[in-house]
Amino acid sequence: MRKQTLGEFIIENQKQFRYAEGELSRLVNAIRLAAKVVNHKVNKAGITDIIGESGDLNIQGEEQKKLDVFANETFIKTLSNREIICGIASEEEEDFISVESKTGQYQNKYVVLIDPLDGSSNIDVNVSVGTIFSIYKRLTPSGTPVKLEDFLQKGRNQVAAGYIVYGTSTMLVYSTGNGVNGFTLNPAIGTFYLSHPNISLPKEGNIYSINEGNYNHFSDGIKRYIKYCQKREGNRPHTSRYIGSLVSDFHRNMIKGGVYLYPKTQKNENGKLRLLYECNPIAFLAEQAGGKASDGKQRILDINPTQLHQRVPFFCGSKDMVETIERFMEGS
Ligand code: AHM
Ligand code: MG
Repeated sequence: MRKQTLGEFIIENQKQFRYAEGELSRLVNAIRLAAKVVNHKVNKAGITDIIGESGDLNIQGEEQKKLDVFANETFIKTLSNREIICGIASEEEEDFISVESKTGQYQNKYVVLIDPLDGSSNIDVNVSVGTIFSIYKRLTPSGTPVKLEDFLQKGRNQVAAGYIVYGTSTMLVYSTGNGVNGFTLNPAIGTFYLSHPNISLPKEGNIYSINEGNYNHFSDGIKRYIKYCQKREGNRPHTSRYIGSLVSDFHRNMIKGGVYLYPKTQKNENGKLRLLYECNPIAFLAEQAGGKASDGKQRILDINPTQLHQRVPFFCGSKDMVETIERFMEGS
């Protein structure tokens, strides 16, 4: 059967669904374009001088890799130059950026939050990395510059979210609130094709993904859950798989069934992952595919953000597995 291209899919869905004015379609199109540019660079990482440190620190004090900087600039420029957004916030930038339209009137209605290159410690060793994006309608009135509150929205307000995984093949996976669809890039002609329509996250899974090197710093509940995963009983022991690249770990678990965990540790009392750039968009996709995402106590998408770079503990994937983790964490 002939596969639909992402371009065709966007046009068809623009007619059917809620983005009638075409702004969201143009936004997804711009993300598609930036994804291809970054993909090209990521693929060449081993043969150019692009791998390695850029010499700068990002706002969280982490070394920025050259490709992080390239992906950050590519997404910001591609989205800002097209009259489609009124603001953008990036994991790599200290503050949000207000985007003025050419008429100077701030008429566009969407803000984007982005992790331009997630899992970047994997670049130098030829392991998959990803881009994560999240789209909201602004809350403040059109015609004025955006404010912090436009970005500090609960995840449940997301209009769309998705990721690009630069893996053995490059995929763009996204949702506009009508299920999750995955598109695979044919690099020979630069076209994404609908390869994974209506992805469904298995209710139960058999994979757990956690950095077990932190074991001694986990709470008792998480330690007990890991032992439970390893116990021989029923469909256990579960398989342990951890790439250290959220997009890739989540993508595998969404297709095969499994759970991703980044709990608090003694060092990081809120875990490592950022609510706005990583957890909310992945949680939106998980729920759209029939899975679940929690901070151990409450639904990720219900958390009221207070800071742009806020971190939260994150448990996400097959619904039954996330619920089991919540039970293990009760009181710990
Ligand atoms: P980054 O945005 O700086 O790349 O950090 C996020 C990444 C996730 O992709 C990954 O799941 C996690 O950090 C791995 O962290 P750790 O090395 O502590 O296990
Ligand atoms: Mg990240």
